[in-house]
Amino acid sequence: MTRIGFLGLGLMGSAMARNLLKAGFDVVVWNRSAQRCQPLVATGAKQGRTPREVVQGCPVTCAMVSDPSAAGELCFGESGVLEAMGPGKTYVDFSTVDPDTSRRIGAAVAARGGRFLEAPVSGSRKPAEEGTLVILAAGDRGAYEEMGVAFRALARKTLYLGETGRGAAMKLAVNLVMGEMMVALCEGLALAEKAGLAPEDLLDVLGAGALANPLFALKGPKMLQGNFEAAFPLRHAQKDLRLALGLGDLLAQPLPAGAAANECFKAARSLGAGGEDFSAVYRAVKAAAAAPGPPLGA
Ligand code: NA7
Repeated sequence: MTRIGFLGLGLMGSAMARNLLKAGFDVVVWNRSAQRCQPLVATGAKQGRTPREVVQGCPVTCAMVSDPSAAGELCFGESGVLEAMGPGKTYVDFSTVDPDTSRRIGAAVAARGGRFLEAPVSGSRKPAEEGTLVILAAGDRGAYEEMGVAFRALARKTLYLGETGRGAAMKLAVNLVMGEMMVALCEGLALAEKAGLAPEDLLDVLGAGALANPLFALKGPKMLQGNFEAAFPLRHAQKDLRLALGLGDLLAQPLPAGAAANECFKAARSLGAGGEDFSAVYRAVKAAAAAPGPPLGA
């Protein structure tokens, strides 16, 4: 049984570590708030005391934490990954970060003689639970090949995109599109409602034509019911837009629709929706629409 470390047991990490356990891996877990390890330990995982201890005991260690600062702290911090990194060790970071953060981590791991693979995932809580994520890997090619069995326990599709940073860039491009699509749906629903139409009818029409897509089909009805239980927390969606816009800045790529979508997500966070599903951006779009406007036809 291959031993594999897993650092970060949030919404995504817990589900992924559980799938590795189910696939027969000997999993050693660690989470900053230690109590989150309990459900995994109850189903057979071992628990490490620090990231360093996990890396010491495992040839392969995976991480899934919230953002660039968390990924950096995990790697470079006290009792962090780097302290135990060395030849024969592989570090796989599933977190969504910017390409620069990923390259910094990759270079530090390689400087210690270890192998680094960035592997952000497309898909939220349900695909993580069902092992049907899409993995966007980049970095050490040998490490990628050797992760095949583990990746098959986590994902329905895996891509190898080349050198470190390209997986992160792909993930940010994907989530840029997703954030923009979500705001587009919210605006359509808000406009339909303000125009006296049933927003359910708009979903029906969208679903019947060329604009039909699984995102609208899955999220639309829940949004109209006010069900914003987090599958992909809104604060992470806004973080991804911020990182995508940062990448656009660096590359001088104008992203006006992304910038507008980011403002909507920021407004939703300011309404306290950061921990809700990213579809709760609807609340911010509707709050703006709730401002008294001129009567129809004026
Ligand atoms: P969650 O459910 O918000 O979980 C975030 C995890 O990151 C959780 O385990 C946190 O530990 C951990 N975290 C946050 N900051 C740190 C620091 N500084 N050091 C160590 N660990 C930290 O996120 P998801 O699982 O939904 O998403 C994870 C990633 O996938 C993210 O990049 C998304 O954009 C996609 P805690 O339990 O708070 O102690």
